Amino acid sequence: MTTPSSAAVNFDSVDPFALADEAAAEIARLSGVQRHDIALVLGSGWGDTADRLGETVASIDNEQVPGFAKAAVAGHKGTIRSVRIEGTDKHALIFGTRTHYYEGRGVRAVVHGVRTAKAAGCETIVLTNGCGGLNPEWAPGTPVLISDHLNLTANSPLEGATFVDLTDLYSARLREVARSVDPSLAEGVYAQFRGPHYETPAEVRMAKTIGADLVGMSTALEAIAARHVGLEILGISLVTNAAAGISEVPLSHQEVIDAGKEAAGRCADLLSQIVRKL
Ligand code: 8IG
Repeated sequence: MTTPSSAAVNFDSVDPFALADEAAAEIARLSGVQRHDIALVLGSGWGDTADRLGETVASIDNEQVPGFAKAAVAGHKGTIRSVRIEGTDKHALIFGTRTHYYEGRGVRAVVHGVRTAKAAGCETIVLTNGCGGLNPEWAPGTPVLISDHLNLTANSPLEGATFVDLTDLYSARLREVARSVDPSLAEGVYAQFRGPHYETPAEVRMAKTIGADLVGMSTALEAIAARHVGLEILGISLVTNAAAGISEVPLSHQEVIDAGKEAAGRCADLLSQIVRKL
């Protein structure tokens, strides 16, 4: 018997790794693709990447796969797609949305996609997001490679005495590959806040003081879970807005969506070129 999909799953009462195995088996069954190579999680502004990457072999509604829920954020696609990467014989597993920590479904739900990617055979994961930028030179629409992170959630996806080394969490090798596509790509440290509110200007100053260049509400917990299962990680942020207090204008989710739409074509081109080289 398989675990029921969608909201029916209570992550507290299951083994999250067994659930990831079930999800991967269901993805293989529904897509006909037995093994995937590279996983992508598409955050705000990155949603068009799947269309540019190659032929879509299957598009599966999140609700059909154990442990996945429909998209909670406007502008995200609640599908899992299997795409044959153009010019290669590799298959990408593309998550069109993610579960955010602020949704309150727990950290196991937040990292379920990462664990499913591993169970589906992936060795590499590309984590993307839309975020606020602390460097005033990064106009909305600027993509930035993540070099390291600050996990400000006071939580971890790992349970018990699971001591995982996070040196070079965001692979220097994969950042080099990305820069071979676009040498002008900047890089920075990403701070994950809990959200769902944006930061106060004082919190943004704090983030800057402790070493952040980017502020967002995702990615860090996923990266920790990805390292734990041995995935090589590429992180890329799209700066969709200046962080609070960096520019005079207040933040709005509409601004984020508009900047994402504006940059979508360029981001999709950039990322699909990078993924072909991974
Ligand atoms: I898109 O300015 C996006 N996500 N925490 N702060 C935080 N998350 C974000 C922001 C931002 N912009």
